[in-house]
Amino acid sequence: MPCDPIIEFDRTLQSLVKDMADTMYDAPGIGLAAIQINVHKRVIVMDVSGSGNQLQVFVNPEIIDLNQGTREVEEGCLSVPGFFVPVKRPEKVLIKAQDIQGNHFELEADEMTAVCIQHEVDHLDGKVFVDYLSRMKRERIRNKLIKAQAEPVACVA
Ligand code: K2U
Ligand code: ZN
Repeated sequence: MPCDPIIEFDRTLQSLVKDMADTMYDAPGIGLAAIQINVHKRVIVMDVSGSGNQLQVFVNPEIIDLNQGTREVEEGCLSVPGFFVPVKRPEKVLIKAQDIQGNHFELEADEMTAVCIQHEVDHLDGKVFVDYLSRMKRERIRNKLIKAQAEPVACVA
């Protein structure tokens, strides 16, 4: 479901971002949208550095397609664990967002930053990468996830 914009740039937002960053690094992932920890707010954290020391925070992000062609990348998702599917997205985008203090900024993104930010903003709009698949493929993933949930988890005594 769509998420609400952030109005208050206060301590609550700062602790939300801290929780999201901890969750992302722990997963590990390179991006996380607040809705993935059940907070329906328009906040994204990302770190595509590979060394886990370049956290980026996007509050109330908007994405503008720079029409520089599209690119297909195998995407995974922490909310759909274990599945990787190719998704075609615009290669270069302009991101308009606010930082944790509420200052407006713009960032031109390509490569993994562009893939990840579009994947995360989709989450904020209630969209998940399997929505780009055919109904048949999506049903197959859904059935596998339901089956996996039904199976007893091997308990380590
Ligand atoms: O939103 C999420 O589920 C977090 C994803 C973000 C992501 C998905 C696909 C492509 C880029 C970013 C997680 O980071 S999935 C784990 C992961 C880790 C490294 C590279 C790709 C995906
Ligand atoms: Zn995801």
